[in-house]
Amino acid sequence: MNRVLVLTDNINVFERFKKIYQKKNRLDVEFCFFCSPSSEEMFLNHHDVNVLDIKKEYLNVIDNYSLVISCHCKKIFPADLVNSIRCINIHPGLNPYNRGWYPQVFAINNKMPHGATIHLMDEEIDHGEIIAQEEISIESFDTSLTVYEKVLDAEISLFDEYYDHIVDETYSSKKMITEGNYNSIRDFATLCNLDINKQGTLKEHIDLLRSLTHGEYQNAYFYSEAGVKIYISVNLNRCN
Ligand code: 0FX
Repeated sequence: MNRVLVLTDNINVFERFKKIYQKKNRLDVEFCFFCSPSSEEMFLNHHDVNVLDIKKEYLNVIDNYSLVISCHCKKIFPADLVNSIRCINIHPGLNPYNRGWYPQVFAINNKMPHGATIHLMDEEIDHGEIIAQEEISIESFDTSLTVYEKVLDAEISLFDEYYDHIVDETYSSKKMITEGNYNSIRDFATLCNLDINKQGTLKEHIDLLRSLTHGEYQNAYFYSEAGVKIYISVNLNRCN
């Protein structure tokens, strides 16, 4: 039996991945789903997801699994783990561009290509040989949320398409063309703190605000003259 450990910290991604696993129904493959301790509460109603602290328990993982799949796992894998068994990451960005946190937020602003990537993991974040990618376009009426939804769909269809190749190790992978760039959660926090005196074109300002507009999340903010913190997001309606 081919035992595959799947580590996720995203419930929506987990549910969609599980459906693909069930649909494939391969009798020679067993997927075991885990989340990080920090996501335990999120998965309380999912009894098929167990908690795993990858930093503490990776030796056990090396001994008991042939493959690890990270699908939106928020923990960095230990070097020993990625160097001992095959680890594959499903990532909501088009490596090597805007590796790291919330890639679509940065792509809307810096205009780098964007999409979804399946890649082999090495010791660096969102780094390693690329197995499959799908580029998606960002339209002038997109927000972080609408781009994110398109990328998740691309991730799911890539996983569906490459499922057997990933499990059987029958893919070819290629090196990243450049090192690209990396954005941290701190870079995101810096973007959210709007500089109300910033000079730029209106297009640049609209891009910044729509890149920080993601459903109910309160991201971008500024302070009023009275010192009150004001959150701001934008509403873009495409005229048909
Ligand atoms: O799981 P995920 O979709 O992805 C994140 C990283 O972006 C990704 O590069 C990494 N591989 C993965 C492990 O973690 O993140 P999320 O579910 O926390 O957020 C989804 C989107 O929601 C995000 O792209 C932007 C938006 N968001 C999220 C938070 C928490 C906001 O706009 N504001 C927020 O405060």
